[in-house]
Amino acid sequence: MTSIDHGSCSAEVSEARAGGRPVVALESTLIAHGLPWPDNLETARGAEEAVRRAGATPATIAVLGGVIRVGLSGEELERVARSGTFLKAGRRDLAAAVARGLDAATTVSATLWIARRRRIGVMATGGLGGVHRDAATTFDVSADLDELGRADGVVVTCSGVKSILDVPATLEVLETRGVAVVGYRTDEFPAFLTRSSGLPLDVRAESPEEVAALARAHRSLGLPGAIVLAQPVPEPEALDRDALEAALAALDQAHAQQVTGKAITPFLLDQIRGLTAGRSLRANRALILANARLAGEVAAALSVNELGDG
Ligand code: PSU
Ligand code: MN
Repeated sequence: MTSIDHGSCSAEVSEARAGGRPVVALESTLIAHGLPWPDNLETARGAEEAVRRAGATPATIAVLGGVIRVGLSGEELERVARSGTFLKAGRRDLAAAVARGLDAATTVSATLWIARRRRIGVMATGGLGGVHRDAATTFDVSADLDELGRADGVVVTCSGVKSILDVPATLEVLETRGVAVVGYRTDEFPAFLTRSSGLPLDVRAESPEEVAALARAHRSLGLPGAIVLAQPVPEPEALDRDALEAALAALDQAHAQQVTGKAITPFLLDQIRGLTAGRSLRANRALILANARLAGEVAAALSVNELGDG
């Protein structure tokens, strides 16, 4: 496996890896572009704490001054949350950020790519990117799906994909790419801020140990693709159908204002926040913390963290 030049792990992450202790990768785009200040910093800190309480070491990933960083200090996490000038870097944007010495937050595709090269086998996020509803004409399909297809044996916790995406089409692409999708205590693919999409899943797990057993089998068979572990947003904070309507109104706004490409996800999240009077923010925060905790529990249940050895 190729190593990353221009990259460094924090002391905490290096020690955990050297000692064979479980590490969980956390993405940073949701901090820099998915949530507003100061809730983003509070959520990012809370996610790291949730991983620690579950018995694993958090490694938030970002590019700082052109250096790929795996594990951030408290001040660095604050810089990601506060700055407002971080780029949104998918996998293909990493080289430009490194070459130019820039600050960039990493999406799921970039975070997964980096985590895998550090042999970190578990990652947490809020919602995956997916197939956009107009993809048949715009070709807007998130690179997250491609990278999930390559991140062999990595467990990725999430709460599904936003309902403004084409969720059935996203599940089809995940199947084509060889990505296993496991419902955590659910028979349906969750719908991000709402609990259910109505789309059934074939595999369900009830405990971190059960997920660890699935991941071990996936790895020992040498199967390609990640294992997406999808859990619904916690019940008390879940939104209902009116959230869906807000999301669709946001989509109309995006069309009207001709927002496209990678700007569309941050735009939509911002619109939905306004349209749901902040309830989407509480739901978003709750699901991120729950997914971080679950990732920590799964990492702890895998006896050895290193990919392929678990
Ligand atoms: N979904 C959210 N919030 C987010 C994202 C997705 O609810 O912040 C971010 C994730 O980092 C994801 C990225 O990897 O958006 C996908 O962007 P795109 O659709 O441009 O690939
Ligand atoms: Mn896109």
